[in-house]
Amino acid sequence: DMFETDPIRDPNLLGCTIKPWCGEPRIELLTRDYFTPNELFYVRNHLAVPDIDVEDYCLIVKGKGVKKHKFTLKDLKEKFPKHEVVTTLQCAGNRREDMHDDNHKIYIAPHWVVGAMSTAKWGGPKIRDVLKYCGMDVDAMALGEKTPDNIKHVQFEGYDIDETGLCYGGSIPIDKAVDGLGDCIFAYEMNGTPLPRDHGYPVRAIAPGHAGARQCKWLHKVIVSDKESQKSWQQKSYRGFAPDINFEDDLANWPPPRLDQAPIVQEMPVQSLVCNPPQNSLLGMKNATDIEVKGVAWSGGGRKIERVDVSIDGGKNWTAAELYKPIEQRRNRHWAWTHFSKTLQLPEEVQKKLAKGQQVTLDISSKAMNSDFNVQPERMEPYWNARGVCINHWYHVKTTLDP
Ligand code: MTE
Ligand code: MO
Repeated sequence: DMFETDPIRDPNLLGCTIKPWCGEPRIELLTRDYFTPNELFYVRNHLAVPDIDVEDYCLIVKGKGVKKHKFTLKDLKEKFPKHEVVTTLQCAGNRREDMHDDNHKIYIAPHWVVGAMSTAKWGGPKIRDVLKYCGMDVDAMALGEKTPDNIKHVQFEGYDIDETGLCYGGSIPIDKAVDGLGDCIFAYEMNGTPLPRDHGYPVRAIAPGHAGARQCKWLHKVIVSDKESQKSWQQKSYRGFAPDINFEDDLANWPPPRLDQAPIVQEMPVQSLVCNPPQNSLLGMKNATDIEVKGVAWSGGGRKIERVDVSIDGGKNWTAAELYKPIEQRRNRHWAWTHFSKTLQLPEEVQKKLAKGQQVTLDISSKAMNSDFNVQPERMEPYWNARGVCINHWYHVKTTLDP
């Protein structure tokens, strides 16, 4: 059993697959802290957690435009300044459960509910500083000058391997890595402590604003290339197919039709989730006249959350919520989520029913708008996709008020 040495997890992390472990925090806990406590941060593993002795750890940087280097953890800490960045990570497959019904099946695990999203402060050297040390002219490249050797991507490979010896991997565009405002780092700290094993101990890639899948944990190799990562997690798993492309088994039937029309996920769309009241809850609401709604909102690509509207009648009426973001982030670097809250007056007929001793069920929802004025779609169906990625239609929470 390759999973025998996996770490013990917090009971508030609900497992949706066990081997490999994928766990999401109870969603009502997401709004409790702005920085998700490490033990509550969602975990998405594709393989067993590698058991790495720091003495043996090394990060290899190689490929086009760089001189090959090996770094120990000590090197990463001592040769480069530590850069800190607060960013939200979201799995590109978050809310897969919501995209799966009798008419729209998704044959890929895990079926997250909604909680594959968390926020932490990460610390480590900037990727651009490490590439510069290895001889790359990152400053010229960041200014848009022609790159040598047709360099286009930075590939990452992890220490985690499958039964056949293949390791996890993914890549990001080189422009993101060399951008002085891109905040990409090799993180060895998470919320001020060494990375927990589940989150990539001792070092992971952080590429703020990009899908979780590209932020390789247990980072072992960095390969500068003219090509994207050829790993299945880059080429197959996290792609956005058109709604009419449906396939069950990607290995047997690969490639599915019109692969060129299924872009590989990098930056993700605007998202918001109602966290409180909890899904399917029963609230004691004797003589209540109002209800407080709380949640989290985030957009990929560093785009700011400009507004979040909330509804308690399933989306007929909307009211703008108060936004909360206790840290400062600048234009197109809004890597971290925004919390929202709003106390809404219960409609008169709801109050009347409660006064008569009757239960009332509310359909609570939220919709966020980002700095591009992009918004969340109302329904899932037009956006259904076979891999179940970038799912961001209005999330509905049912809660019953009990007089
Ligand atoms: N890196 C490695 N080496 N192995 C993995 O399985 N999973 C990826 C990414 N990095 C993964 C990985 C995916 S799909 C996501 S969503 C994020 O890690 C999750 O990061 P977290 O577990 O720290 O929340
Ligand atoms: Mo993911």
